[in-house]
Amino acid sequence: MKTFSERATLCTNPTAIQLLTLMDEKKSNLALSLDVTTKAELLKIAGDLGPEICILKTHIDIVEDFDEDLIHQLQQLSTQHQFLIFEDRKFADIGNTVKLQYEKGIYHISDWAHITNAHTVPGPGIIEGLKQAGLEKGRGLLLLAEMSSKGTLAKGTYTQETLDMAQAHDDFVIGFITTKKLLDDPKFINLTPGVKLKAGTDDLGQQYNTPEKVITEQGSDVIIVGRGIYHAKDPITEAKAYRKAGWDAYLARVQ
Ligand code: BMP
Repeated sequence: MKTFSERATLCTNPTAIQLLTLMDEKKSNLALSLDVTTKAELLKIAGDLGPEICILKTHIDIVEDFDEDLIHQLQQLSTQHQFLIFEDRKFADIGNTVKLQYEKGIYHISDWAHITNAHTVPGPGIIEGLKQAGLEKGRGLLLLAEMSSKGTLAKGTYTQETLDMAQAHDDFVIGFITTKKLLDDPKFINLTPGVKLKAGTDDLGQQYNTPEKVITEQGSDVIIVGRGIYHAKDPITEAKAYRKAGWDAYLARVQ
């Protein structure tokens, strides 16, 4: 089993190389999903937990007082603490439209998000549209091959065709949102949401597995954790616990 930094040598996409390298350097495969709705909370928690994480995942359109200074400060934290920014935009339209959504509007996502993601329901044109805007900026795209939620339609041939689309665009597609490793190609990075230290569900269809199950047993690479951390009484201590659980599970797999 190859380590993250060994896998980095197989990639051409600069964001994939950066992520795989920094995970090994920082000894963290924890992505923080920071779904808070004010600029102050977002910056405070990102600053406090930055040292523990490899990725900060945002839903920028839920921030009520969004402004350009928020992006500027997130970029500073990303450099200071060495994490990448992943805007969980889940693009889902035709190529021409997603290209505009990625580059234009209020958020200009392609200017600051190292990573974004897309559903494959429109077909490969969605990847081509995003790639026209993102590749020259060195950005990376994740495809939603599976989802963590109950009753998801992302399964079977949909998932298989998503893997095929990724392989056809492996200069820009750097991996998957998935519950498990699906493809035997070490270039692709697998990120799994729906992770808590205790398995369970929420009341809106989210399903949680533990870091050990996801990383050691199911072969994923990165745990994406949201409420498990930022709803904890002491998010810093909790983030350290998730970081250790995720990293130990990775070591158990590669050793
Ligand atoms: P939480 O750990 O609080 O349940 O948050 C999970 C995060 O991951 C949310 O931001 C959600 O949008 C995202 N997510 C998910 O839960 N399941 C998926 O299949 C894909 C996601 O992006």
